[in-house]
Amino acid sequence: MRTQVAIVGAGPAGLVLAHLLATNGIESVVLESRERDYVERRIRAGVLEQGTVDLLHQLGLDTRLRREGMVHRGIELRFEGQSHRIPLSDLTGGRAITVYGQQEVVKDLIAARLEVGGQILFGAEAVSIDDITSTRPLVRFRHEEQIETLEADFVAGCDGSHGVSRSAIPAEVLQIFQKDYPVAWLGVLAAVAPSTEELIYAYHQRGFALHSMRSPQLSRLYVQCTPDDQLDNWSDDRIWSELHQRFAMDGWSLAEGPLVDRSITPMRSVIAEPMQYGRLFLAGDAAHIVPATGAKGLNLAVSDVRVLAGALADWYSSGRTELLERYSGTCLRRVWRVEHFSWWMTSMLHRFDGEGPFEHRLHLSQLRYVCGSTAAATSLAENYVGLEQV
Ligand code: RFL
Ligand code: PHB
Repeated sequence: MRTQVAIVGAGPAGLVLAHLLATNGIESVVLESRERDYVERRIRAGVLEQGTVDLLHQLGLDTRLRREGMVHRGIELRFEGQSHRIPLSDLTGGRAITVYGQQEVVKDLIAARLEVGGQILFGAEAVSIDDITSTRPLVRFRHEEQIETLEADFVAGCDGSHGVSRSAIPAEVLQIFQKDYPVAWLGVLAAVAPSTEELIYAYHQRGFALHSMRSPQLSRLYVQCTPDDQLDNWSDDRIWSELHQRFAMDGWSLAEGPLVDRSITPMRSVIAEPMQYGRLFLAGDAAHIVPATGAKGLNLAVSDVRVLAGALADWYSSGRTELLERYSGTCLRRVWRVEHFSWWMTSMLHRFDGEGPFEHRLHLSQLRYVCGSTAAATSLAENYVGLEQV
């Protein structure tokens, strides 16, 4: 098999890239190790930045997003039994976030790609990426128990944090920056109307909690746990009890409903530098991971592939290599800004092992400052809705 751009991974990064390339008349094949059904069901992110929504609109991929996505113009920070609203839109010249499940984005992108004859091979697991310093890089993949090859002009490694692309960059070239936070999130989906109109980020002495949503009938809730925690340790009663305590506020109550999904996600930062080598370009979680507290992973994946598609389009139309050569540098500026913001949100909102009354008062002081100062609130807001320039 041969194509112009071989894309490894049909997550948000790989799928948005396939669409962007198609609008520039560039052919691609997407290889995805999982089956379509699995990819479309995997529950993950929920917050789309304004820039992500705008891009999906430009690509004509926002029909269902506009109908079902929930536009939010503020978030709540809750601590000491009180809620404080950060008016995102007022502080950012009208920008907003949209709450719409990642798996819904993925469904929309897959359907639209297949409808116009785009090639996505499911059940096709890349096993190696070779010859990346030549002009004919090659992806070897396992499909229906056969090893097949896909030759291309370029390879986009969009295969997430457990993929193979990153390891195709020689170890002596690659620098990995990593921080494992001593906290994790137990995330549940509850079949009950959200108890709030806007997302609530709660700081409590018992730990962090987040109230998000997926639809008018589905709540998405997270509660801080430890990275080595097991789902078996968390009965439904314990989950609800912790959520009630951490969100507690006079005159407000949390509605309970059947839990239809649960998972544990450790909070972690990882950055691979550089994000390119020869004709291999990493994008999204394959290149970097952010702790979920900033709601940034999917959005960062989308901004990587926007840069990559622009650089590839320039190469195909004019043969110029400058934008491709600058890919990693351009992306990493945003990556580090977002890493910092996500680290900062994580540090402010969680309780860490060994913290005592001193640290508790520091958390509260920081939260009061963010909620009380327009300058501090604006800083949070502009990062949260997504910076246009970094
Ligand atoms: P993905 O989505 O992991 O997609 C990679 C794809 O590659 C496939 N794959 C392979 N295919 C072929 N050959 C191989 N060898 C392969 N190895 C892997 C995988 O099956 C998969 O389909 O990476 P991508 O596209 O970079 O997208 C990144 C996002 O998925 C991720 O950053 C976000 O989900 C992170 N995240 C959030 N991001 C946000 O922007 N806003 C949020 O509100 C938000 N909340 C979250 C999150 C992630 C969470 N978890 C579970 C990690 C909340 C949670 C709980
Ligand atoms: C979600 O809805 O899954 C979500 C929202 C905000 C975050 C992380 C996850 O910061």
